[in-house]
Amino acid sequence: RTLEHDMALALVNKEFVVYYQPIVDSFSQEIYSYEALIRWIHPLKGLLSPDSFIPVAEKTGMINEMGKLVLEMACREAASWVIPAKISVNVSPVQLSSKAFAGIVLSILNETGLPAERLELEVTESSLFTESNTPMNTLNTLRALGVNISIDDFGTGYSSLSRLSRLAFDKIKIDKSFVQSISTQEDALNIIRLITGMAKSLNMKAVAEGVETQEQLESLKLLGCDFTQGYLFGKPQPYIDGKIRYG
Ligand code: G
Ligand code: G
Ligand code: NA
Ligand code: MN
Repeated sequence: RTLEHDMALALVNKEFVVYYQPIVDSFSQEIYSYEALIRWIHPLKGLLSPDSFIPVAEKTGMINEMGKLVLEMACREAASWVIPAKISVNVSPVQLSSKAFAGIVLSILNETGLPAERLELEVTESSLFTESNTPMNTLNTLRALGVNISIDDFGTGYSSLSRLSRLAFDKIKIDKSFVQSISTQEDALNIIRLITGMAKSLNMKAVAEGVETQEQLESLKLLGCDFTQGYLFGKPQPYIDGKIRYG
């Protein structure tokens, strides 16, 4: 048995589930969105985190089917929520390089009835680090229809600033490594200040990830970081009994 073999079965047997983590307004602390984070309930190994299987899914191309499944599950659940929070779904560079992706997103919005304005896609810097125009064209198309686009784990990759501004993302998610060094490394604080300032100049919102303490939250508010995500507000949790449990 290989992970690859198990994964093909898992797609058929529906062993994947989605956990949700709140993203809150840093100032009002109202819930703005939930990030959908895939988990694999493996029949022998138990709960597997995406870091242990996404790379294999990307290498084999199975990420396309898996990503579609996550989008479907997340949009269907979000469409049933009483509160109109957004749903933020991670998209692999492999998915974004497919010309079929925009159409897939649109048909899922249609099927589930989720308004485009409530969907947010999280893409990584590496998605745009390519010669192909497909990722940019796809994001522009979806954005024109009302879907929000966030750039994930910002500060860890190689974004070209010209591509960033041409695409005009809606949000920049500051990688948790900076947030977690905020009180111990002056550099981290300065980098966050730089990123939030850049976001503001480019008319984007800044989101801090991995916020675990009140002290970090206070620093981020002083730096003008619009949204916050992290264990301070809730861990990723499954959707159970018609209610999202978090905290
Ligand atoms: O909670 P956490 O272990 O979920 O996530 C680990 C990593 O896996 C993060 O980088 C996250 O962006 C990524 N990830 C989580 N869910 C998905 C998904 O549905 N698709 C993709 N491509 N990546 C995901
Ligand atoms: O790469 P991406 O940012 O999409 O994935 C977020 C990852 O960070 C997930 O694995 C998620 O479970 C994890 N995470 C979310 N909030 C926190 C936090 O407050 N602290 C830590 N250490 N990890 C977090
Ligand atoms: Na993400
Ligand atoms: Mn991230």
